[in-house]
Amino acid sequence: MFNQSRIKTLNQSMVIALAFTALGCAEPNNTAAVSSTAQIQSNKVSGAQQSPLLEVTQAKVRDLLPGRSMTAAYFTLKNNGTTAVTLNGAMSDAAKAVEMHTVKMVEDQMRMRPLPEVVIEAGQSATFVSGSHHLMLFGVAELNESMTITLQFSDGTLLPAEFSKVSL
Ligand SMILES: [Cu+2]
Repeated sequence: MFNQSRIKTLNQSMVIALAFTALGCAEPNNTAAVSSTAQIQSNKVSGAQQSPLLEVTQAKVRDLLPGRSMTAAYFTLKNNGTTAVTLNGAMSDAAKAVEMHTVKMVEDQMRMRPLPEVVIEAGQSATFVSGSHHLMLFGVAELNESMTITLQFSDGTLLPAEFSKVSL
């Protein structure tokens, strides 16, 4: 939610350095956004389904480099359902903010760009890997052997997944 609204305010030619600046400005709002979505999450998960229609595999989070609080996470998401789903965000209690990014070649340089959403057709998979789509985690204090990242979909579905720490 707040991801998308922030993305709209960013210029198309934004480079990643600007993304960090924007994030710093937005931090007080992040806390509110996280706690309200967390509440939706508990309702959803306890009430209805842990949607087996959506399957997360290869879920990995890069270990923090010394002195850094930012890292990246990767996964494969399979849509076993009969209709398309739209992944439009992610969040984690262990990070101040999680953004979906992709990497594009701009004038012979690899640049990270915000990725507002990914549509996964029925029976298809979306792959988040190094050098392409990825999750960017900001404000991570420390990483245990694994962390929970909750994937958010446009229909309100929340899908918590366990990401294992790897050193890449
Ligand atoms: Cu990134």
